[in-house]
Amino acid sequence: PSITLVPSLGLDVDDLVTDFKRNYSHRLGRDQNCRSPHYAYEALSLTVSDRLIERWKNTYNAYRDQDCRRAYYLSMEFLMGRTLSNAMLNLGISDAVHKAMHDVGLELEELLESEPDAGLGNGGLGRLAACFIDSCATLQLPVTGYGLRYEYGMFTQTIANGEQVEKPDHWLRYGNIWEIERSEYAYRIKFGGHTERHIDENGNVRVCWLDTHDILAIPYDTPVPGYQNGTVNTLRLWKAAATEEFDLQEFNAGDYAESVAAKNTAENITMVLYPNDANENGKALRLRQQYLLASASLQDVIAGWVRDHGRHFAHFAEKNCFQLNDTHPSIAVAELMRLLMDIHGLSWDAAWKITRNTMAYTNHTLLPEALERWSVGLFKQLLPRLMEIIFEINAHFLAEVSTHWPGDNERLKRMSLIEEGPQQYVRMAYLAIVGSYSVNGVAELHSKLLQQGLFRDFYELWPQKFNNKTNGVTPRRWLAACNPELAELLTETIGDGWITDLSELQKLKPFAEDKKFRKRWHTVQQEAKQRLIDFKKQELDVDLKVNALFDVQVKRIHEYKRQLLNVLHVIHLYDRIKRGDIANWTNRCVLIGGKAAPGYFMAKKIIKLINNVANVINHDPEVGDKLKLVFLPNYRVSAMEKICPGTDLSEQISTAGKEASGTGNMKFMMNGALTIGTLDGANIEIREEVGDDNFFLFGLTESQVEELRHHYDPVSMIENDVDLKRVLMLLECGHFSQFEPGIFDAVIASLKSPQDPWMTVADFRSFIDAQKQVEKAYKDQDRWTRMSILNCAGSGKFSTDRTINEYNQEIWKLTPVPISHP
Ligand code: DL6
Repeated sequence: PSITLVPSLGLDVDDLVTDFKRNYSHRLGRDQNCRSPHYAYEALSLTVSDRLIERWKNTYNAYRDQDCRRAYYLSMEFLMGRTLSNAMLNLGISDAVHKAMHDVGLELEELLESEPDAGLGNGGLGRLAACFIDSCATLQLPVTGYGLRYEYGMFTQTIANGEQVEKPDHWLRYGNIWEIERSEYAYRIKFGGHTERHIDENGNVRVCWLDTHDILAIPYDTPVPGYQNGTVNTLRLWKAAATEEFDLQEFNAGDYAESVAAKNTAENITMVLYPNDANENGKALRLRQQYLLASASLQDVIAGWVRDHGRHFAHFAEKNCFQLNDTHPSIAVAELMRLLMDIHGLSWDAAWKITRNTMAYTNHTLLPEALERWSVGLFKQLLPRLMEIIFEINAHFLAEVSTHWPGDNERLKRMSLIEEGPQQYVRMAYLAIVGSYSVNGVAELHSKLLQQGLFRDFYELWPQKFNNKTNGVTPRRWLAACNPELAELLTETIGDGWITDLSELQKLKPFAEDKKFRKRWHTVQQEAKQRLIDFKKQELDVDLKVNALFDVQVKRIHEYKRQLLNVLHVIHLYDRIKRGDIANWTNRCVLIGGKAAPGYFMAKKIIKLINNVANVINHDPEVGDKLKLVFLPNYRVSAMEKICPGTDLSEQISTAGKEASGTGNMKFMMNGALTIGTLDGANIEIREEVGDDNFFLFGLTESQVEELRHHYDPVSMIENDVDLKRVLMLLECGHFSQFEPGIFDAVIASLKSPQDPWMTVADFRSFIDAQKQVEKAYKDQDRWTRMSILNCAGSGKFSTDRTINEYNQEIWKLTPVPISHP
C-alpha cells in the first residue's frame, strides 16, 4: 500500500506544546486528574521521539540507496541510561522543550527524573558501547548496534545494615516508549539437536543441523540520534520468544502448565543481564544469550544482503564488518561460517575468507578470570554444529602455526583454541583473534601488555592485526547535557565547536591565567557541588558542606580497583584527627559508590567496610566537618550525570597494569576534576595530555608491580610505616566492627597476604603523600581552579568522536553519509 507520510513535525515551542497535549490526552488517555509525572514524561518522550522517526527513516533509506559499506557493533551490553534529555539535546530542542513544559505548568527536571535508566550493562564496557553509538551517529557513520533486550537490567542496589542488597531492576515495567518492535525481522535460533551429513546435487558434502529446539529472536529498535545532523542510527536489541505461543495440543488436552513451559524457557534467555563485570562462570544460559545475539544479528545482516544483492557473497566483506565488543559475541566467528556454508552453500575456504575479513575484536581486560572459556561438553550439547566448526577452525589454525614454528609443540598447546586437561575448554578470546582481521586493546598500556603478555604468541604470528584504540566518552552526554552550566561557560568563552570537536577545548588554556575567568569557573564548580549535595540530601543523613574537597571514587567494586586503598586513607585521616594532627587541615568529603557482583564475597565485604567506617566517622563530633565518608547507593549512569560535575578529585587508583582503560577518569577530567591516580590504563594518557603538574601521581608502575611480586612482604611494610600500622590496628581491634566481631578478618588477611595480587599495602605510603599534595593544592583555591580549567582544556583526546574516527580510519573504513534534514 502507498501510505502518505505525515509532514515534518515542527520544533518550535507551540508545536511541542500542541503535540505534548495531544499525546497526553489521546495516546495516553490521561487528564488533569493524573498526578504521576511519569505520564507527562511519556507524553513528552512521544513528542520528541515522533520528531526522530522521519530522520530515522531518511537515514535508513540513505544507507540502503547508497549501498554503503556498513559496520555492526555486536555487544552483550549497551548501558544507555536515560534517553529523553539526550534526544532533546541532539535534536537541538532542549530550550524549546524547557519553555514548552513551563508553558503547560510542568517542571521539566521532574519529568526527566521519572525516566528509568536503561541499565543493560555492568559498567565500562557497556557504557563504552553506548558512547560509541552516539559518536557513530554524530560522525554520520553507517553503524548499527546489536545487543540484547534484557527484561531485567543491572540490579538495583540498596544498603541494609551497611551491606549490599540486590533488587531486580524491571526497567520495562511501565513499557518503553523509545523502542519499536519489528516482528517482521524475527529469526529462528537453533539449540541442541545433532548434525548429519549428505551429498548435495553438486556432489558437495552438506551438513544439516537437525532435531533442534528453536526459539525466535524478535528485534526492538531504538533510535540513536547524531548531534544536530539529521542522522538517526539504530540500536537493535533482540528479545527471545517461543516459536509458538504455546502448544495448542497440550493445552487442549488439559496440560495447561506444560503447554506454556516452552514459552517460558525461551523467554528466559533474555530475561536478565548477568551482573558480573570481570568473571565469567560458564552458565548455559549465558552461552545461549551469546549465541542468540550472534546468530540473530548475523542472520539479520545476511537477510538484508540477500534482499539487496541476491545470494552472491563475493563482495560481502567489502561492504560489511562486525566489531566484537569483547569475547562475549565471539561465537559470531563460527556462526558466520555456519550461515555461509550450511545455509548459503559456500565452501569452507570462501566462507573463511569472508569471515576473516569482516570480524574485528576488541579486548577489554587483562584479568585472566575475565577471559571466557566454555566447556566443550556444554558447547557440544547446546551448539553441536558450532562446536564442529570451531574444531575445524582450530585444525586449520594449528596447521598454520606448525608451518610457522615447525615442531614447537608447546606453542601449539598454548595457542590451541581448545584448552586440554581433565576437561576441555573452548578459549573464546583465541577464537576471536583467529577469526578477526583486527585485534585492539582500549588504552596504550593495555594494548602493549596484550601484545607482550596475554596474546604474545598471536602477536608474534600476526603483528599487523594488533592495534590500540584508546577509549573515550561522548561529550554530548558527559559534558553538554550533564553539566549545562559549565557547557554554557565554555561556549561563551570559546564558541560551541567543542561539542563536536572536543580538541577545541585547548582554546581554554589561556583563560586559566585569567583571574576573572577563574572566578567564574570556581562559581560554576561550587554550584555543581551544591546540586550534588541537594540531589543526595533526601537519601543520605549526612551533612555535606560545599567548601570541603569532594573526593570521589565511583565504579564497580573490585579488588583491583582498590576501593580498599581509599578506605585505608580515610581511616588514616580519621586517626590523624583523633590524635590531634590537624594543623592546616583540609575538610574533605569522600564519596564512594559502586555495585559488587552478587557472588563476589570480597567486594561485598568492602562495601560493608566503607559503610561501617562511615558510620563511625560521620557520628563522631570530634571529626565534624573535617571528614565525611559516604557510600552512594545504586551507582548508575543517571547518578554519574549528577556526580561528575560536582567532583573535585577523581580517584583512579587501580593496581598498575590491571585497569584496561577506565572511562570514568575521562568524564571527571572533562568536567574539571583533578585526578589522583596510578600509571594505569588511560590515566597515563590523561597525565600526558594535562601535564605532570596537573595530575597527582602515585604508586608502583606496572613493571615494578610485576618485579615486586617475587618478594612482596606486606607485613614488614606495615611494621615499618607507623601510620599504616595504626590504620591496621584500628581495623584489627574491631574499631569499625564493634558489634560484629571478626567480620573484616578476610579483608585484613588479604591486605597482609604476600600473595595479594593487588598489592594495596605497597602503594599506601605513596598514596598518602600524593593526597597531601592534593590538600596543599586545594588550600590554594586559585591554583586548584587553574588546574581544573587545564584538566578540562586537556580532555579533548578523550571524546569517543576521536576514538570512533580511529576505529573508522584503521578498521572499519566507512564513508560518512550526509543526511538532509529540515
Ligand atoms: O573498555 C571499556 C572498559 C574499560 O574502560 C575498563 O578498564 C575495563 O575494566 C572494562 N572491561 C570490562 C570487561 N570485563 N572486565 N573486567 O568491563 O572495559
